[in-house]
Amino acid sequence: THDKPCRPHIAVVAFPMGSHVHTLFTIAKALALAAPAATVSFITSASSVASPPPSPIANLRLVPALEVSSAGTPGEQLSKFVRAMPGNLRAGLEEAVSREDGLRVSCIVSDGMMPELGEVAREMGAVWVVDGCAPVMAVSLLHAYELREAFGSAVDDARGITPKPLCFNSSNCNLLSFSEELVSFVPSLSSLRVRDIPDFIFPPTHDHLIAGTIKEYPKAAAVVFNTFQGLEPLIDADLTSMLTKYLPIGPTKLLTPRAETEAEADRLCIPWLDRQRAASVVYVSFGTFNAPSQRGLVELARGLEASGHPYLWSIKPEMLPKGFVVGGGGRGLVVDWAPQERVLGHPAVGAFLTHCGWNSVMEGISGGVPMVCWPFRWDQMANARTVSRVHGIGVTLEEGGDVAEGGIAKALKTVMEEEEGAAMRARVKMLKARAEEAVAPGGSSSENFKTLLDIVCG
Ligand code: U2F
Repeated sequence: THDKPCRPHIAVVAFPMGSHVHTLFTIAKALALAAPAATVSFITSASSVASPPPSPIANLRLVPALEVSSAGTPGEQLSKFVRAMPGNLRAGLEEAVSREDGLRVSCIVSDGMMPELGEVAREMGAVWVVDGCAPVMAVSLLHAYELREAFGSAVDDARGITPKPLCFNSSNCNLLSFSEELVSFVPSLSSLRVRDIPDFIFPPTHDHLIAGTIKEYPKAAAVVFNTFQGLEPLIDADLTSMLTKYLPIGPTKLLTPRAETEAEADRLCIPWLDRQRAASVVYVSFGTFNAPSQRGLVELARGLEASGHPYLWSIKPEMLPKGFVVGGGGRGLVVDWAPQERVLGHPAVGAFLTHCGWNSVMEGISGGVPMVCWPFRWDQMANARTVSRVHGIGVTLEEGGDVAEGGIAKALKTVMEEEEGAAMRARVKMLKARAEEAVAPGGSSSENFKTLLDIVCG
C-alpha cells in the first residue's frame, strides 16, 4: 500500500542485544516490503542473525558482519562491543556495500543505543534515521543533564546510605527508591517519581550514551518510535520540539503482515490457549534478558499456583525454581520461548505479568491485555508507572526487588477477578482500538511510516 519508486540502499543496523535485534528487523522488513525497488541490508552480529526468522523478502539481505565476542558474561560482551564502535560498524557497512557490488549506502537506519552512527552517516553522505527505542528512554537521555543537576547529589548520597540495593540485576537499580517526589520540572516526565527515572541516567558509565544522544539525535533526519501519537501527549510534544522529525510508527509489530511461522512455540502455545476459557490465562514473560532472583522466582511460582488461574510462562527451563512442578491437570504450560505477540492477541489471555520492557508494554496494549508490572531496571520502572498510574491498565509490584509474600497472587486477583481489574481491561481495550486506528490506512502511525519512507528513499 505504501509502494513508491525507490532505488536506494538502506542499511538497517541492529544493536546486537535481545529485543533490539527483533525491533530493527521488524523495521527492516516493513521498509523492504514497502519499497520493493530498494535494497535493505540488515546488519547485525553473526550470533544474533540466527534469531530473526529467515526472510523470504527478496530485497532484504542479512549481513552478519558485526563482531561480538562470545567470551565472558553478556554484560562483558556488550561492553566490548560498545568499545569497538564505531570501527566495527564501519566494517559492517563496508561489507553491506561490497555484497551489493559497491551500491553505496544512501541511508542508515540504526538503533538508538548507537548514536555514534550519526557521525558515520555524515562521513558517508548517507541520510540517518534512528530508532529511539522506548520513548521515555529517549526523553530521559535528552534531559539527562537537567536530571543529574536536580537529583545527582541525592543519588550520590543514596549510594552511601542505601543499606543494600534491593535490585539483584544492576548495582544502580533502586538507589532512588526513597524518593516519591515527582519530576515536575520536566513536563514530559512529570508523571514519574524520582525513583522511576531510568537508572542509567546517573552513573558515569553511561556518559558516552548520554553525550552521544544529546549531540546526535537532534541532527538525525528522523527518530522513529514504537509508540503511537497521543498515547503520551506530553512526550509527543517534547520529542517534537527537540528532534528534527519525531515519527511514532507503532505498534511496529502491526506494520508488517504477521509471519505464520510453524515454530515449535506456536505449535505448543496456541493449541493450548485454544483449549482455555476466554480471558482466563495469565501469561508470564520477562523479555529477553531480565529475570527475578531465585527467591523472586519461587514467590512467582507460588503466586501462580495460589492464584488458581491457568498460566503460560515463558522462561528458560534451567531458571525454574528447584523442585517446582508445573501446575497439574494441564493448568500450567512452561515454554522457553513463546510467540508473544500471538499469545497476547489470543482471547484466552486475561493478564500479562511483565517486566515492562517497552516492546512488551506495546504488545500488551495491542493485545488489549491488562498487566501486572514487575520492573527491574533501566526504563522499566518508568514504563510500569505509565501502565499503572498514567493509563490505569495494570498494577505494579514492588520494583526491582523480591515481591512481598503473597504479592503476586494478590495482584493477579485484582487484575483477573476484581472490579478494578475489569476497569483496567476496559481501558486497555480502548487503547488497543486506538493503536489499531493508528496503524490503519490514514492513521497517524501509517502516515508517519509514509513520511519515513520518503525520508529513507531520499
Ligand atoms: C530491553 O527489553 P527486553 O528485550 O527485555 O524486553 P522487551 O522490550 O519487552 O522485548 C521483548 C521482545 O521479545 C519478545 C516479545 C518482545 O517483542 O514479543 N518475546 C517473545 O516473542 N517471546 C518470549 O517468550 C519472550 C519475549 C530492556 F530490558 C527494556 O528495558 C527496554 O524497554 C527494551 C526496549 O529498548 O529493551
